[in-house]
Amino acid sequence: MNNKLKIAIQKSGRLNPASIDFLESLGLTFVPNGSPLTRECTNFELSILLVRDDDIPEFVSRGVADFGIVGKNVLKEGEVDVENVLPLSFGLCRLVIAAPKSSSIKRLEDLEGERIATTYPRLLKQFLKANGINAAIIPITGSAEIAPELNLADAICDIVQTGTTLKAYDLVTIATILESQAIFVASPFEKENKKEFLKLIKNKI
Ligand code: PRT
Ligand code: ZN
Repeated sequence: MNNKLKIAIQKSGRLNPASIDFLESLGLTFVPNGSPLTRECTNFELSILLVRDDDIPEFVSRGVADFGIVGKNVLKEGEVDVENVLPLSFGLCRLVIAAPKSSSIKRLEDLEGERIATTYPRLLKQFLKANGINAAIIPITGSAEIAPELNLADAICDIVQTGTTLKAYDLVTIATILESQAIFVASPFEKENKKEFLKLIKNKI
């Protein structure tokens, strides 16, 4: 197992099925039922590690996994040292700032002095700094959309795909921080068979 390449993908959730489809599209086949945390490849020296998406940047940057498939949003929030090999054109979404339709916050400048709830404090902080806005960042771990209704915050910074969730909470987009998609990333460490696997990807694209 030690010489085998490891690729970390999301265990379950939005990116899991498309990540497996992508690997299968390279011609790789996998043992259907392995341990809950790994899947062995039958035609390449490779194992899949099934993990929380938030852990993938750390796993890859430390070389625990040689490769990973993770949303650009999670990757950028983690600020880790990995090589971006390939954007994968799935998991498309945007990280936005949104405020209640009824609020006086209509433009970016209106966020001055307000409270913004988010699970992306680092990306939000960078964006506010770049735009010269002082706002209080309220870090939370999920369901940012409910924060204004609970008076936890005046605005939110969260992922949007179709916009249905924003609409359900009467929230309107004020600014887009990041356009995101799933990215194939590689660890910064050398390993003999890494090149062979990267060739497989490059030949397929
Ligand atoms: O358990 P684990 O930590 O691995 O999973 P997770 O719950 O953190 O992640 P998951 O499965 O929800 O999303 C994985 C990745 O998919 C994200 O990091 C993004 O890169 C990407 N992605 C694409 C999305 C969405 N679309 C998306 N719509 N991630 C989240 N959402 C959520 C969003 O947070 C909001 O609550 O869906 C809601 C908005 O969707 P719309 O369609 O109503 O706009
Ligand atoms: Zn997650």
